[in-house]
Amino acid sequence: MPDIVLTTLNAKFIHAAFGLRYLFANLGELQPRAVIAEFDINLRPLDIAETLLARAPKIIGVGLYIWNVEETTAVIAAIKRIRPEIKIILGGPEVSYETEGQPIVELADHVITGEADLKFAEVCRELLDANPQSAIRNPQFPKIIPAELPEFSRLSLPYDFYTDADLAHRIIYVEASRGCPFTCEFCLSSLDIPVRQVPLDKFLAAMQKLLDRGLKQFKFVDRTFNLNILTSKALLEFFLSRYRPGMFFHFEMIPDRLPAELREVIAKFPPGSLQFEVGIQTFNPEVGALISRRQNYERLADNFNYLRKKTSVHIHADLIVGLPGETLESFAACPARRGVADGLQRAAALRNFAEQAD
Ligand code: B12
Ligand code: SF4
Repeated sequence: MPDIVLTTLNAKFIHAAFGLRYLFANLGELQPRAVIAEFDINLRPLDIAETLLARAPKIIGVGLYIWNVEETTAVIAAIKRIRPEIKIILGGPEVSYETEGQPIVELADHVITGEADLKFAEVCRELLDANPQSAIRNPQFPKIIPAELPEFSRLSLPYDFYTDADLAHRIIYVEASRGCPFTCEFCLSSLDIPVRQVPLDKFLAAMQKLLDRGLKQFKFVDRTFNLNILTSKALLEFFLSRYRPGMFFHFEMIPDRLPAELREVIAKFPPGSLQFEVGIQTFNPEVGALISRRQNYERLADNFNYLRKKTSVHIHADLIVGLPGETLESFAACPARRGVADGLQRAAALRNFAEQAD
């Protein structure tokens, strides 16, 4: 029986829990005493609790996100009713920035805030004796434990912990960097500063291993893949030179940063192989200022047109209605108010844009 169960409720079965795999990969000598048990939010909380209890762990580490907090609260309440001595350690974005007043935090023993890749192992080491037969210890931790930002050079990468079944049936998330240098007020990632890169050699070796295992679809979770142009170019070239039919790569990008060297390599990708999630959020500079989002609208339009006309990238563009200071009218009128070009033409372009970008 494992002493540690790492668990989460994914939004759907198809989404593999990437964060848990990072924690598992960095458990060190505790790894043989741990397992990952994933569920999704469509399962019944009592069934999930029963499955977890059947493993008889000493510690359950739970990944909490906006999509699972309600269901997970019911799971943890059931577990604590039946086996109150099991230590519940929470982590994940939903409890990393705000812990007060959350019922699940009341139920838990500890919350590790932030990137817990190394901190989770550290806390487990304090709780567990080297001898698996021993009872759990009760050290004098605070309930809320902030994790220091881990150095990527100290982290073991988690990609070997995607199983062959994961590779065959689920969305596989990968990341070449963490953090975001921007400060959009509505977004939790704006609190994740500074940006840190996974050492490129180590990362590409891990990607090669996934390719060798037959993976064809890669979903990058980097907040802004085109921040460091040298790295983004190296990544794209790496995948392009290994391209085989059926391959697909998803990246999130900022639209006002697409220099010629990146444009050239993007244009070489075959149709259907590259998807960009382009965060525009607003075309209205006043709203942009209110949400602390800096962007160059001229460059944005130029890059966007380039992607539409000169490449076969599939574009997911994000525009948000309802940001502070935005009304439906200002949303539609704002290109004209900026006086960048003829207002009507801009409004038509905006409509066209909205129709084409899904
Ligand atoms: C993949 C993803 C999804 C997937 C779901 C994945 C899944 N497993 O089910 C999909 C595409 C469905 C999705 C949807 C949404 N998402 Co989303 N998503 C992500 C994304 C891009 C990647 C998550 C990831 O793997 N990160 C990389 C890993 C390494 O980081 P991590 O998961 O945060 O894990 C670290 C820590 O959190 C912590 N940790 C994690 N688990 C545990 C467990 C324990 C025990 C401990 C101690 C610590 C710990 O340590 C880990 C290692 O450092 C993030 C953005 C990002 N880049 O992180 C947004 C993000 C998680 N999503 C977010 C949001 C807002 C949404 C949506 C609401 C968006 C929308 N408006 O529709 C929807 C909600 C879905 C729903 N059904 O309701 C927010 C989270 C807000 C929150 N409080 O949870 C994020 C952070 C984006 C953002 N910047 O705002 N999402
Ligand atoms: S640029 Fe994107 S990820 Fe970064 S803070 Fe703004 S919305 Fe969030």
